[in-house]
Amino acid sequence: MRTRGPPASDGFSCGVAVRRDVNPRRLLSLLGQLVAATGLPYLVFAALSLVWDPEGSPADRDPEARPSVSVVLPTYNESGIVESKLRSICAWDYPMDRVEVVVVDSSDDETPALVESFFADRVTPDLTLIEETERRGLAVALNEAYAAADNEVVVKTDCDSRVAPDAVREAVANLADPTVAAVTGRNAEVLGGSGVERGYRDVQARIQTLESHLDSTFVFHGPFSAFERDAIVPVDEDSIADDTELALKIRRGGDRVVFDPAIRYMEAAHSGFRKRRQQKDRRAMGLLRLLWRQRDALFRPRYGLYGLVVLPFNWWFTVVSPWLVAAGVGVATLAGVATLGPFGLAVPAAVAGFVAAGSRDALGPLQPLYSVFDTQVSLVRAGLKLLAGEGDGTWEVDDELREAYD
Ligand SMILES: Nc1nc2c(ncn2[C@@H]2O[C@H](COP(=O)(O)OP(=O)(O)OP(=O)(O)O)[C@@H](O)[C@H]2O)c(=O)[nH]1
Ligand SMILES: [Mg+2]
Repeated sequence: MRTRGPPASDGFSCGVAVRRDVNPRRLLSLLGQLVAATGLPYLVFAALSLVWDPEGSPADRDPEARPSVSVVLPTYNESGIVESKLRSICAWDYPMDRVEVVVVDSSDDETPALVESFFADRVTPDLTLIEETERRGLAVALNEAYAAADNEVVVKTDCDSRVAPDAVREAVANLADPTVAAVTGRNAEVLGGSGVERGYRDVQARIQTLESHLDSTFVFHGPFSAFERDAIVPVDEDSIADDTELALKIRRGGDRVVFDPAIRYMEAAHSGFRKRRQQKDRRAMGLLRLLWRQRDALFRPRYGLYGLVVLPFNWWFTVVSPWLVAAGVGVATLAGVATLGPFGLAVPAAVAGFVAAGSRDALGPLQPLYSVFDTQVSLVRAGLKLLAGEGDGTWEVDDELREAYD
């Protein structure tokens, strides 16, 4: 009797079928398409930078503006660095009689006692200390602090960061523009000297300048972000991208939210691959979840070029491109093995070498490329972690990074 369809397979014929399916030419063509799809937005960005290279902030700045300012400082077990942070705030080049410091603390160490004794003999700035009875995450703490802030402008700064003395003056100059309600700044110095972080921050600063001149920028930075108090709205209680979320919500409310490279801050970062994952994976989770939750703003003309260009670009960079990169590495490995046999394993070996050299800041002119790759790695991992249910809004602070502030 004749039967139709493929013959019954044994282990050997199955292996032959798989090898026939893995057609090297098709794999190479797929790889080409993946590389093109991944690289195209970067090329568009590079071309745009070449023909239109805006600089600085797009805001109509008023350098003489001196509104009253509330500095919101969230702290969780920062006893090692909180006093030096407060000293640096008091040394800002801004009239301290126009400033109040709002510390919101969830510590179980002596941080709040140190804050109180720091302010005990000071006339200015004013202190408002909110002591939480239990730790419920940074977003909950910040919502409380923003509600308690009394002044016209609210500056949010992380304890583990240093802000340039003129940063507040630069920030309020931007906020004097009636169309701008939030502004963030530039990581001007990476404490600890991480070249991976430096490379990423430089690429990011170019992107954020372009975005701001188009309309508004997406990412807001924990070490320094400033908001008009009246524009502030609560962030989600489990947020792990609180500054960016607040800026996005303000933009959705109708005001511009911009990046000004004249606002400078310093923050510590690692270069090592494993050490970076702790900080970067969490931040990546925050951005991914935020983009997903706010997806209804995407391609909405009512949000101008923010909805039509800035958010789609950030969706592509944050949500889509990391998986294209991962697929590219996988397909390149398969194509290598299909054409060169075991020698095709040179592809993952080359990737491993790229990571090993990049995480030691040893790639010279290729270092910025590695910095972007490193971010994409975190975004893939973050997507998987979110799917696994991680990201409750609390985390352990990185003690090693805090040593940079001693
Ligand atoms: N009040 C309060 N502050 C918090 C909480 N979690 C973190 N913070 C503070 O929020 C700021 C940012 O926290 P970080 O741990 O530095 O977050 P990050 O900068 O993303 O990560 P690393 O610097 O890598 O640790 C710091 O000033 C912390 O002390 C919290 O649950 N409650
Ligand atoms: Mg930090």
